[in-house]
Amino acid sequence: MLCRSISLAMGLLFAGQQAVQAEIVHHEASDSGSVEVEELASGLGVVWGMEFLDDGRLMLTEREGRVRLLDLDSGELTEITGLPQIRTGGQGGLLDLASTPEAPGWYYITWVASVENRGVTVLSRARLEGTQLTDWQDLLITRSGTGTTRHFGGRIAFDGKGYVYFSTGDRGERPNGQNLQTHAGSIMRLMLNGEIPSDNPFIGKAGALPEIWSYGHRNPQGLAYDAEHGRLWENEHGPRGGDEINLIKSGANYGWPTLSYGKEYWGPIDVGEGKEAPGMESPVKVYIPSIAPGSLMFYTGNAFPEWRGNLFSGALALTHLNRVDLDNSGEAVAEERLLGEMNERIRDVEQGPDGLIYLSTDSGRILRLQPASAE
Ligand SMILES: [Ca+2]
Repeated sequence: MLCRSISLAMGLLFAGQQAVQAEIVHHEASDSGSVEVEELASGLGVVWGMEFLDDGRLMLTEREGRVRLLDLDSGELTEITGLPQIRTGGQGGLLDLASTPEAPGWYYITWVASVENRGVTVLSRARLEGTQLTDWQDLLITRSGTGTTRHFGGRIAFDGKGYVYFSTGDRGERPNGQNLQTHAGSIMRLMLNGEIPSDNPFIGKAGALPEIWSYGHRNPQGLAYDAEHGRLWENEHGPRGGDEINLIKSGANYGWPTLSYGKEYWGPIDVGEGKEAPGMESPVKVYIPSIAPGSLMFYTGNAFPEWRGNLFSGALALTHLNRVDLDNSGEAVAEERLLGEMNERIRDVEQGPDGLIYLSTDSGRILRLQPASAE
């Protein structure tokens, strides 16, 4: 029930030297009032990650292997140097970017490196000096190489308690999901300096890697922490149907590929042995058909008070902004699909310091959502 009306062009934004009119589009949402969408930049690559600097500029990672700063007032883009040799291609390349007030000045970055000529997901961190990344540290070069260019995972989240989490997909080889001797198909938990926390669930267990926090994941590309309830949320791509939102618990098994709500791409055949099983976690929400989530954000801002405590994800295949309303116990009680009429593959979703919602699209645009002005 979305309808659209393009309204007045308000003001000018400058993208490089070229002046472009900022087109404000009103989107009326079915049960949440309406939002305005403003384009802040265009012509970028696939912006996989975004993070706000203290000075208000937005740092962007492009999967093609580039970091840039976007001045939100002028639209000016500045290239950042100092990246390592990134393995691009397929779903790989430069991935997420995140920071935490617990480690001031550090930017956490996921990317794909070549190890023995195979792509592996890496978590690194670096500082920003001027327009250069410095003090580069690889915190974990995962053991996850396969011959495919699929399912790198790569999202980063912090819990505000001294830990960083990041995801790796099954790397296109299903048995990796249940194999604790590979990081593929898992979510890892590290100290902010990369050390392994002494209370990680698989510490000292034979045949398991100590960085693993949870496993049985297919391709988690969304990770978000709810500090109020102390909940780590994840979403992941199912095979054909069966995308999931999961509540992540220490040491838990999320089932892939033994369990799935999806079907094989090649026919109407269920993937796995079933949908639920004892000893394996069931998703909080399943999407059939798949929306293909590219991100996950837990909203806490003031700009959209009705959306506080909701999960947002960008949908790639079904091209919309997905909003899920959670109740206090963490159950998904409602879902809304916003911005579908834009027909954009929405990749990253971030909450700005202003409480507004920022999106990237695979068409290379950065968009900002704000409440529609009263008329
Ligand atoms: Ca699962």
